[in-house]
Amino acid sequence: MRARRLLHTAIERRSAFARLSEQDLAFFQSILGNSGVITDADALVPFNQDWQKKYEGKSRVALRPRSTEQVSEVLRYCSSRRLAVVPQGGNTGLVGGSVPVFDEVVLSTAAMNKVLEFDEVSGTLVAQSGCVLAALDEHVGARGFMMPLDLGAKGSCHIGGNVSTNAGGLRLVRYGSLHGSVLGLEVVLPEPLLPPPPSRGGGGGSSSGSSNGATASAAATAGSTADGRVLDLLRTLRKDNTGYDLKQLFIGAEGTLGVVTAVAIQCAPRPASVQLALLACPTFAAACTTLRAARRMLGEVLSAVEFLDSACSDLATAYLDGVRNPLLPQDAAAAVAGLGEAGDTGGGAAVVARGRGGGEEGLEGGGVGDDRQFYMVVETHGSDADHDTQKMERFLEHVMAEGCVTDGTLAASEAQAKTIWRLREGIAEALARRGAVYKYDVSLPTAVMYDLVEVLRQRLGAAGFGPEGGVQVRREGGVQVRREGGVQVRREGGVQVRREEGVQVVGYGHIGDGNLHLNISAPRYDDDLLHQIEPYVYEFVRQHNGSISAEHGIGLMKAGALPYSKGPVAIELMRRIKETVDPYGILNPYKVLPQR
Ligand code: FAD
Ligand code: 2HG
Ligand code: ZN
Repeated sequence: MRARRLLHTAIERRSAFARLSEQDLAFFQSILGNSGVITDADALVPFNQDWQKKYEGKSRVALRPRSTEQVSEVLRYCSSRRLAVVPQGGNTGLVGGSVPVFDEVVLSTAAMNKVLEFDEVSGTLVAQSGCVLAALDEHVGARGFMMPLDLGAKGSCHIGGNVSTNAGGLRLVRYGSLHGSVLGLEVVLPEPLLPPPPSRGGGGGSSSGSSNGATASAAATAGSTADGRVLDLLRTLRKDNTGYDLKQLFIGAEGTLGVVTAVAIQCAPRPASVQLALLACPTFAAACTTLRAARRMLGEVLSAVEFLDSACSDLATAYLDGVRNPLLPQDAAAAVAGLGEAGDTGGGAAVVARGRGGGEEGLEGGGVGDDRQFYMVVETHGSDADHDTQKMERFLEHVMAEGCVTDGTLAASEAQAKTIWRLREGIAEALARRGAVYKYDVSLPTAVMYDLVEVLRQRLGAAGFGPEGGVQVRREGGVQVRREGGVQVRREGGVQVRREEGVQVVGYGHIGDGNLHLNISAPRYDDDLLHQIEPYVYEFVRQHNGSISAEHGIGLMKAGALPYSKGPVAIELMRRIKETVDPYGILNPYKVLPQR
């Protein structure tokens, strides 16, 4: 069996892997019960298909264990049978890592969703890996804390998935990466490293127990009889220099080394004061100047610095219900709302400042004015509203006087802040609605980050893959027509008609972390288009000493491209670690490491 990746290469199913049998299903049912074993074809669809609907496997079973012990039993069995396994959390991953390539068993953490401990003094949280990020944030929020990461997929992604991808998100600039905030992990390995303890069951017989004195592992909490494949690193200590920091191996391992069953994480105090500004910049260089000023002038309270180009703003407002850009002139916003589904004209932040060039020119026929090519979201988290407001105001005055910000709005309420965040966080969803998307998530020196978008636009245009550009609204014989890059949207007799036309190259992301999200939106997946994009994008990244994955990971999508960012010795060490921990290669095969 061959799976044709939506990339250049075809992958062969590894013949060493067994095929699922009725006896296998019977065994899974014996340990997980009927509700923990999903075999119905319709019910399997969401486990086999990724969030983008770009990668699709053909697994015949999805398992939903509830405890570390059950995960351990499943892996013990799968290893003995040589059944390949793909760990799956919220299935929001963007690199094809979370779904089977062929018929791998899906091991979902969805039923492992218990909070195990929260320490209100230190802010340390211990939770099973299937807890949804937003639910954890709510849990700790009720106790005066916040999760140290936040991302658009928070309503679906799991903390175990976040750890396994080393998710970055919107506030890494302030709260750092999971390599810093994760304090401990519990991981079930595919093979035992030690024989099972002699006495099993009851009264703390777990090998992982609480010998570390820091916290009760999920296995121990569940009264587990887990064997020597449970790696208990579930500590909540801030400081622990006891040799190799093994948990780091699993942060970002994308399910190739073990199944994360529990996570201990340092939460941050929930800020008493939050300021949020949406700013318009005329050029990317101006956005970089604004970033430097934000770092200098907002210093210790700065909590997010994001950017989006005007094409992203147009996509989000056009494709998502109720999403609007409060900086767009009112008449244009109304025109957009009248055409598309963006009906909500309330809730936007008040424009508090307008710099030079920030006039009220409409979109009629011309697209967004040149002074608003880029938008930035700048946020502060602090403890003193007066102090933070003053800082933000001084910062805004400065960047507007300098001309690097031409227009700005400061959210005056939580609802207004939500409007701004929805614009930024909705881009991935808007792109998904438009059609096929080629996503590249790269780290680059900030100053050259947007060059990649521009050179790719030119390259694709020259190869006949266009058009690109901003939104235009015009009238044709009394019918209002909005052309938005590759899509024409018109209202005819009260019905919205869309026509896909071409390819659009857009850029946005975490500018404060040097992380660009380059997205190429197209009416459909097309190999000729892909050949124009790859390896060109990866070569550009390598030339600038960047990374081909800033935060989404490698998954299936970029396994073959890993050498663009990792040298041969590093890749060989990764292989040897993989072979030591998972000698039969059953965990998430075909992902992360290039095929030999
Ligand atoms: P899944 O998608 O289920 O899995 C991701 C990978 O982790 C897979 O390789 C899987 O095998 C492995 N895995 C999952 N759970 C476990 C486990 N318990 N043990 C071992 N391996 C496991 N990412 C960012 O970094 N920053 C963002 O800002 C961001 N924003 C996003 C916005 C949207 C709208 C969407 C759809 C995605 C976004 N992502 C972002 C990508 C994605 O949400 C993250 O990668 C997230 O961390 C994945 O979590 P998940 O639970 O959905 O994992
Ligand atoms: C974000 O920051 C996500 O919104 C998704 O990481 C990025 O769509 C993308 O490329
Ligand atoms: Zn991102």
